[in-house]
Amino acid sequence: MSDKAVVFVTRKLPQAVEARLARDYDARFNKEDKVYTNEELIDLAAGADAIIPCHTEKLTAEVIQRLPDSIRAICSFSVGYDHIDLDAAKARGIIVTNTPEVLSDATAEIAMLCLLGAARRAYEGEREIRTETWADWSATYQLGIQVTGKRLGILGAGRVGQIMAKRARGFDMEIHYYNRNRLSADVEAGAIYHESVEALLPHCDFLSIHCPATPETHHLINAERIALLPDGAIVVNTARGAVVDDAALIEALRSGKLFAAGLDVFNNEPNIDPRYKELPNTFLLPHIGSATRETRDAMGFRALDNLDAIIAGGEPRDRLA
Ligand code: 8YV
Repeated sequence: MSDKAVVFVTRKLPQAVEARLARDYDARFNKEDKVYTNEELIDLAAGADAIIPCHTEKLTAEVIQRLPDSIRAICSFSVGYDHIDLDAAKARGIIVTNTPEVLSDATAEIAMLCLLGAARRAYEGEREIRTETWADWSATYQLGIQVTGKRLGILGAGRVGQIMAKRARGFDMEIHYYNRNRLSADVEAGAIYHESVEALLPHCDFLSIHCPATPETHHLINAERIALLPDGAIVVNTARGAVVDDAALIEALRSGKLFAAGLDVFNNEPNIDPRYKELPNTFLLPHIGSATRETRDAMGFRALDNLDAIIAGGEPRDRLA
């Protein structure tokens, strides 16, 4: 029997990450990259010291309570941890970690892609070319909204929000933001702070959502708050679908209250509200914010650094519980 710690890896991870896991641990891989049911998760965790899950595994209080006693750690391959019930883990003495920082650049890139794609009607243009319906040039054909010089509201000025602000300055955008805590003047770099979400919204030609999904942010962007945005605003979401009330956003996109939306995250992924797909003024991506080769390797290595520390009896860098 190997004296290496047993690690249950719930999804297929990048090759370099799995190689390190295979070298240092007795790793249980998921070769087919199947999304396991809760029952399967609990069964496959039998005898393991740790689990490396992704956001696709919903480690609710009920699942955590039923995990085998051998589990000492849950080292998530994600920065977001809304899929893990931290209180339930704490109650069982299970250490939980995430992978902050390493995916901020990649996610801000996708946020900018969503912003540009929504503003310049990228979906409609792509569709015309692929369906061979692009007829001719015209001076009034497929007019979008210019990004340069517009006001960008950042909802949640954490790591990703701050990088998004930096990138947007490259487009001469005026940055407004709401965050639970005001940033220091050097980090703010001239961005205009608003003391509440409601105070921020009227200043947003573009609103980019970067706050985590928590009970407080659930459906934060609802009909009442969308009404506070200027007419013709554009909404971008690369954080979590749960921050948005789909019915309200779809209604605002249909009515013309909003010009467009660029979305990389949704409620109930991958079975998203089908109405998004029917709207021409949506630019939709399948939760690929962190999907670059560099970032996915870095996320895996960060999760393993945390795991190594825990297994060695030390304190992991990114402890959540
Ligand atoms: C990941 C993310 O792809 O890390 C996160 O919180 O949303 C994504 O970028 C996914 O969660 C990996 O588990």
